[in-house]
Amino acid sequence: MIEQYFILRLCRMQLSVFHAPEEVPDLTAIAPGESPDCAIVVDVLRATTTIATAFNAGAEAVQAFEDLSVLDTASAQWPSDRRLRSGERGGQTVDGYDLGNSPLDYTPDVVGRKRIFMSTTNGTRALTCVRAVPALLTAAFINTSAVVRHVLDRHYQRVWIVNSGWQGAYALEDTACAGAIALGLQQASSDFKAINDETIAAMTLYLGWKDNLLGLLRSASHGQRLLRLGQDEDLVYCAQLDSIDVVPQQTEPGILTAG
Ligand code: 3SL
Repeated sequence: MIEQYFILRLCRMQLSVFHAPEEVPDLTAIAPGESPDCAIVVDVLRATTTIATAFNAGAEAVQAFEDLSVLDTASAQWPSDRRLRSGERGGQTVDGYDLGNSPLDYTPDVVGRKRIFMSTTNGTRALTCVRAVPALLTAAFINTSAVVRHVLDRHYQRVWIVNSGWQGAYALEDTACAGAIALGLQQASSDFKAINDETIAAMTLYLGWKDNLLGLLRSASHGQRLLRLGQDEDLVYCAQLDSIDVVPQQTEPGILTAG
């Protein structure tokens, strides 16, 4: 009986989805037995797609910042031949920075063995709000299955998917990606529970668009914003489901590596 209970406990998966960092509960106010053991930050357009791409191209680490002046101070302490400053605001590269947030710029010759000091409008804010969760991962369409496998292998039981959204509001593409992850976890867990309605809505959204992810990105309001900035190639790249196999994970507060 005890053994059976133990097996069921190992297989239990409780999943919550949050549409934006602003909706995430205050971690310091949650009872220890109810706090998440894993958080997955999603920003399909484009921060978490770019982070996964950077690691696939051999980046040493990504250090995330909300504030550009804090980023500047931290990056100045790192050897100049091993650092890159990546800054995006409103979809555009911050003046004077080495990189913006287009994943297509994160090639092995540019980012290989470099530490990327990164700040974006929403994605790095989402990372900051769950920095204290014991396991913190990032996901996008391009590495969805790799993240699902990683979570299942480690038997996490209370998982939060934190969408970056756009300035506190819902983002269609992040919700669809959350749905893809949720469906992957549900299919492989013997005791899966959707903790909030957002999780069920995300799964339904993904099922409706799974055969046309590029169409979803082009329809989404942030996708439209990027199209106005001439970034359709980025949308095509970001829509490729499971094109890479890396799982970015936090190894020190605010610092992600490929594990
Ligand atoms: O909001 C963010 O963090 C960015 O990913 C936005 S953008 O796609 O780079 O415009």
